[in-house]
Amino acid sequence: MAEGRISADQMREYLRMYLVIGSVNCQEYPLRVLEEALAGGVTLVQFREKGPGSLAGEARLALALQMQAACGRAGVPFIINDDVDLALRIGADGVHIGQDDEDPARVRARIGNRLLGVSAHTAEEARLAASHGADYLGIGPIYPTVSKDDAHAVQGPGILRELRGAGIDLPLVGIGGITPARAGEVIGAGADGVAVISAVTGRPLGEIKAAVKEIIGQMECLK
Ligand code: 3NM
Repeated sequence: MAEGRISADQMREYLRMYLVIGSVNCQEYPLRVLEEALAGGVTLVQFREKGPGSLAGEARLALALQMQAACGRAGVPFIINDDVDLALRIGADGVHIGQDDEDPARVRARIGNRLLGVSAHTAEEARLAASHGADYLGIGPIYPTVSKDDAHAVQGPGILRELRGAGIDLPLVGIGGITPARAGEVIGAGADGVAVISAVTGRPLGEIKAAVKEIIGQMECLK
């Protein structure tokens, strides 16, 4: 592949309305949840099949492939949480890793120019991730979340201002407890986009597209 790493500007556009999704987050039919969300205008999708009741083995692979195909039809990049082997096996567009996962420099070496997102909680973690080849940083939890058992302490939107003030200019996405009503505050504090699980996947089928549009609408009010 002759193409190089993604530009920061393109990365910022992808981060705008970032959906994190796994079967345990959805009340039913995860693929339909995803398809509705894509129709609402999601700009990046992370497959995060984790936690009690999550799929394993062939079922996990099959769902990843179906979701990848749906994203392909919508022209939206599809990345994998914390599983470089799966990402490489299916030719995903990238990987997102936490601080306790594989080392970012090693992941970068394995995935070439694919997207690499890293969760960071402090300016030091942010700088280190940037120097190890992260294309963007996930910052959270901004607000209390019910979707991640081992989440760090709630940081508040101030963490985004703090990181920007410390000179971190990498694309940033806020995550954790973000609702339509809070999306504007997250962007106002310095994030390029919002990453959500429950504000979208927790809604019943038929309301998901509108939920995505509502979040996008709240961010556009700021322009
Ligand atoms: N990572 P919801 S918070 C996957 O702080 C994840 O890094 C977080 O789900 C972090 O939008 C989180 O339902 C869960 O709060 C986000």
